[in-house]
Amino acid sequence: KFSWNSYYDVNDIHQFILNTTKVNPEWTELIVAGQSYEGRKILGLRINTPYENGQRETGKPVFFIESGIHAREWIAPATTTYFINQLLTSRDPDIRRLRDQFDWRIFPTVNPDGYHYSYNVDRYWRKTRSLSSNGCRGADPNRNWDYNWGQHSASSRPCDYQLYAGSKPFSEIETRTLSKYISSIDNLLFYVAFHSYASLLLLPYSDSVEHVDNYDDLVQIGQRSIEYGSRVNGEKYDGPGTAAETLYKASGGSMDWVRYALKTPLVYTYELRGSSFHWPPEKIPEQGDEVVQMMLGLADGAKELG
Ligand code: 0X9
Ligand code: ZN
Repeated sequence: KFSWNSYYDVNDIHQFILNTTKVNPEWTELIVAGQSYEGRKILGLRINTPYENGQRETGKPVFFIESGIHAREWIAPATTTYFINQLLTSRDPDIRRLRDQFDWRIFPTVNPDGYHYSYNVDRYWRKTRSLSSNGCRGADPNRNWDYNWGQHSASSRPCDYQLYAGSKPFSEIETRTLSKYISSIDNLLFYVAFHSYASLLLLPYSDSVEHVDNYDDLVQIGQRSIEYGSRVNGEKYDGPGTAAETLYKASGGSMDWVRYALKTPLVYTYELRGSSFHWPPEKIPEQGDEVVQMMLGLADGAKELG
């Protein structure tokens, strides 16, 4: 039985998503964006209010959540399934309001092969699992997107443990598949990525200290998110600020591509909490509640700005 007091392997996470669609047929749809290198599904869940006649409402702004692009950041997928569960079961009027406001597309594990490898073989694995010509495996899927690819904090050596950017932009089937799915979405308003660990809220770009045209709005909405998150246990995230200024310059991340190529208005990366990648599973609910509040803060912040 799936719960939020331990970490699960990717098959169990997929089973949770599948089961969620079975239990909530009027509210949810399974999204199969495609397959990973090793043939696992790139699986997402759509949550949207049903119409009375059984037809789903269209035209709401889309809120996309990308989670688990880095294999070893286990708290991200765990928190994301927690979030799904809260959206669908909570009786809290604020959370119901959050649920009803958006057409949700939520992908808890966008790097399923890497996650599986981290779970079973090498806890600190970060990359995908594709095979390079020289025999080494994997590329950093958050360096592989087709915007200023390979420029900062990116390696061209396939055997590097962390930052290999891939043989070319979108060389990885996982990033290619996900980018194609995201491109197909009309009315995408929010794109949020979950990583760990730093307790940080980051904005585009990661690659340049130049500010995007709605930077002030991004900051204001992000501040609301941080403020709401701190209600849960007083933890205050740093930021919001551009990833380039707040963390380090890094090219080829999903956030930058989504902002630049798709002109998505509101794009954020959260570095969730922790003091290592071994964040105790007993803390999943607390992190989950914090994420619920932080997403509510984004929604309320955006509403206030109109
Ligand atoms: O370096 C990264 O990809 C992220 N940090 S992590 O420690 N989780 O690896 C930061 C992502 C910031 N955004 C981009 N670089 N696009
Ligand atoms: Zn990460």
